Amino acid sequence: MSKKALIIVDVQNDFLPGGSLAVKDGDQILPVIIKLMPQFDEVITTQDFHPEGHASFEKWPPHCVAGTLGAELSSVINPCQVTYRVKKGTNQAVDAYSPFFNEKGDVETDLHEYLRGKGIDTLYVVGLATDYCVVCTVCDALKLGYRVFLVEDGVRGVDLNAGDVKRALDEMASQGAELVLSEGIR
Ligand code: VGL
Ligand code: ZN
Repeated sequence: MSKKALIIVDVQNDFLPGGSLAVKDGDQILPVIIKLMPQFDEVITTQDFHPEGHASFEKWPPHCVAGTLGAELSSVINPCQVTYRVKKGTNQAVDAYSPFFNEKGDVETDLHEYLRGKGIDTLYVVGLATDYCVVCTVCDALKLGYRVFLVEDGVRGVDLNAGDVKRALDEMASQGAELVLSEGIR
């Protein structure tokens, strides 16, 4: 029997409309997330959680600064339905798009350990942004041996360069992720 978890990637105020690094139409994934959460016994949230003056603010506008409202999860995410929370990008000098490995390849969180401890082998991934944190999370999870379903209507991307989202979806599929729509889940 496979054991599943829903991974909600960086659905934080700063990545939603009105936020400092808003993903276009990012709020369109919220109904999908609200619908999916009760379908899973394990619901994991990740949060980009940077100290002030973080290294990534050379590439991006300041966002998800620890302790600010922008770093908080969207208020539509019912905290009672979240079973585990992970913060990443907390190291001043090193960015972390994925909760499994930072951009240097080091492990900074205990997410993999947590999932293993629970016997979870299958991940359903939703969140922001498709072409940054989502693609990195999915590809790292595949490398770690998880079966990964990417919920296409549960993600939105930045598309800094035209085609980035499409390339991210292709990359995930080519690494072995299964692309599904939320309506087809359980
Ligand atoms: C992200 C840019 C910078 C993301 C995080 O969550 O996709 N993107 N930090
Ligand atoms: Zn960030």
